[in-house]
Amino acid sequence: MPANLTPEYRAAEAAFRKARDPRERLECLREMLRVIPRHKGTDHLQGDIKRRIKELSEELERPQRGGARSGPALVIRPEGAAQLALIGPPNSGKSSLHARLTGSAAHAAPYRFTTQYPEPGMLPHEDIAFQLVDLPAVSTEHPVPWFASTLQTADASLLVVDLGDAGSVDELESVHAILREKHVTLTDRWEPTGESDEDPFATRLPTLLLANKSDGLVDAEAELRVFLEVAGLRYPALAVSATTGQGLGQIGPWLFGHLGIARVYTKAPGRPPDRHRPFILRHGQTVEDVARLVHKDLARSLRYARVWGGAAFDGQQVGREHPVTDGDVIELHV
Ligand SMILES: Nc1nc2c(ncn2[C@@H]2O[C@H](COP(=O)(O)OP(=O)(O)OP(=O)(O)O)[C@@H](O)[C@H]2O)c(=O)[nH]1
Ligand SMILES: [Mg+2]
Repeated sequence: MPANLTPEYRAAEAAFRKARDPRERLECLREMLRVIPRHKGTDHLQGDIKRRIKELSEELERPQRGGARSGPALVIRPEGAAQLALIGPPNSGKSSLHARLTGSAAHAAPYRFTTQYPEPGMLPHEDIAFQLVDLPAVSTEHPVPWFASTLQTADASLLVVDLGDAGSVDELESVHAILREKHVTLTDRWEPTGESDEDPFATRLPTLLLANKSDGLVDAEAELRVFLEVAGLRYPALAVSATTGQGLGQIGPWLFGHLGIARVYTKAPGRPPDRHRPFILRHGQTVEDVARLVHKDLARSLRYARVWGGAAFDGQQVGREHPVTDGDVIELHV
C-alpha cells in the first residue's frame, strides 16, 4: 500500500468500499482517481483504478439484455438482504441449486461449463429474500476474465462441491488458486471483523460450503466430515441435494443468522407499523442508520425515536445511537 495517501483519498476509497450499486461504484472510482496524490508511489494504484474504471464503464455502457446486439449483464445489481455468489468447480450443481432455491430457469446439464454468464435470482426467507447469483464454473480449462469484477458486489459466497465426486478435493484446490490470483479470498469467518484489507480491490467473501449431490450417499454427514478433513477446509458446511431438495431448507435460516440481519419495521405516530416491507440492517447498526435508509436527509433532522421490541421496553424513547435488533418497530421523530 503506497504511503502518502491523503485523508481526501482515503475518504473516497472508503466510499467506494461501501458503495454497492455499480453506477455509484463507478462514480466513487472516478473520485478516487481525481483526488489520488500523483507521485511514483501511487503509480500502481492509479493504474488499478484506471483499469477498474475502464472495465466498469464498458460493462455499464453495454446494451442490456433485450436490446439489439445486447449481451448479458456481467455486473449484477444487489437486491434483497444480501448478495451471495454461487462459486465452484464445473458440474457441481450450482445452476441446479440456483433453479431449485430461487425458481429461476438457470440451465443445468450433465456436462461441464454449461453456465456462461451470471444469473440472479431471489431465495425467499420469511419476509425477506437473499439474492443468489449463479456463475460460470471456476476452472483453469475455461478462464472467465470478468469473474472478479462480478464478485465485487457480493456479500458472501456459497461454495458448491459435488460430495460424491472423488475429484472434488483437487478441483477445490484449483478453485482456490484461481481465486487467489484474482485477489479473491474465501473465508470461514462470518462475524464482521472490522478489519479492512489494505488493497481496495481485494474481495473477501465469508463462505458457506454446500456439499451437493448428497442424495444416494448412505451417510452424507459422515462423508461431509471426511471431505472437509481430507481437503483441509474449515468452512461451515451443509450437506444438500438439488435433486431431492434435502438440506435446502437450512440455507435461508443459516444465512439469516450468520449475516447478522436485523429487520426493522417503521411506524408513524399513532399508526400501526408497516409490516409489509422491513428495512434491512445488520447487528450493530443504529436508529440513525434506519433513518438514513428511510430517506437520506432524515438522519440529519432526526431528534429521537421510539422503539418497540428487542432490548427496549415498549415505546421507549431512544437516541440515534441506539442499536437495532431484529423485529424492532421504530417510530422516527424529527
Ligand atoms: N444426483 C444429483 N445430481 C445433481 C444434483 N445437482 C445437480 N446434479 C446434476 O449435475 C449435473 C450438473 O448440474 P449443473 O447444475 O448444470 O452444474 P453446474 O455446477 O451449474 O455446472 P457448470 O455450469 O457447467 O459449472 C446435472 O446433470 C444435474 O442434473 C444433485 O443434488 N444430485
Ligand atoms: Mg451452471
